[in-house]
Amino acid sequence: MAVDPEKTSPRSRPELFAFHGVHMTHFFTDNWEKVQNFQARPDDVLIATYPKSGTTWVSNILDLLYFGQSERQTSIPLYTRVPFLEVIWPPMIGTEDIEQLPTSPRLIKTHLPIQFVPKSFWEQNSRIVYIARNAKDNVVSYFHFCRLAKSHPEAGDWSSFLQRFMEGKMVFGSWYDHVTGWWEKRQTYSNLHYMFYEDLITDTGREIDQLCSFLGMSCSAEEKERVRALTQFDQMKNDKMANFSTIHTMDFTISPFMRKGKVGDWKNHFTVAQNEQFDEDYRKKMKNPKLQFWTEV
Ligand code: PPS
Repeated sequence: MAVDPEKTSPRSRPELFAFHGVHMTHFFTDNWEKVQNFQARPDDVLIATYPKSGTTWVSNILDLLYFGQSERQTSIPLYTRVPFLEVIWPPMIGTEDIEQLPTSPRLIKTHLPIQFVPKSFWEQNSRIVYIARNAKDNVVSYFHFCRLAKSHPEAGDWSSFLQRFMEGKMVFGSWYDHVTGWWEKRQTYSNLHYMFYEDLITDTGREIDQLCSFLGMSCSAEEKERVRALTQFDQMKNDKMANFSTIHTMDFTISPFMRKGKVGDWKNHFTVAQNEQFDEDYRKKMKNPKLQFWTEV
């Protein structure tokens, strides 16, 4: 497997730039032609999210559901078991890492907004699991991640970060467009399972059940319970193969990747004024009454 993030070390933070109308950094656009021409397979499972919405959690759940608890889980980092399609950070090159996967089905991670997804996924009718998280917790999680991850532009201070989030000036663009674009696709593409981080928190077992039926898997109750227990926050936080601690470009002295894993932490960050401004702006942007999020559980 080509992935060896131990050797990756960006000297400076990358710049954010507008790319086909979406803010990105070169780590996710330098391999664009290969990403767009990527050949999906009918049995591929794409795990799609706006960053910080529960990608790692669901990747671990699916990996365990498909491949069980084996040496893979204890010896191969999750980011290698579930490669990141659009990333190019040599020697980590998503398209190549996917080609080298020995497993079937292939589990693939992406943060691409709907319009950037390689067309072969639609042509092959591959299964897609999309996880959305409420905007307030999402922006808080993204803020802390940008502080710790040198692969992203500097976070700056909290209030300017929040402002940029509302303007869509984040890597992978606007949260509002991302969750809405994928939601609308779900109306016409039946192999898309749209789920919410908040539901996973409130009833992980029920969400695993729904994932199994969507994926056409017949897992026993014991198996599902084992997967639920193995993917609990504290379990994953202490799992070196799942908590990104093997990637030294993330500075865990600033914040851990597995930070809090809760719904409602935004209340510890938003001031009353910021919350009012955010809500007002949110109402203008989120017009679809069917797409609703819980900001507390
Ligand atoms: S990334 O970098 O976009 O792939 O990040 P992603 O995995 O999507 O999101 C990271 C946030 O998910 C939380 N997380 C979990 N919460 C509950 N249970 C489990 N098992 C779990 N695993 C990851 C993680 O802590 C990040 O959220 P915050 O709010 O920052 O804690």
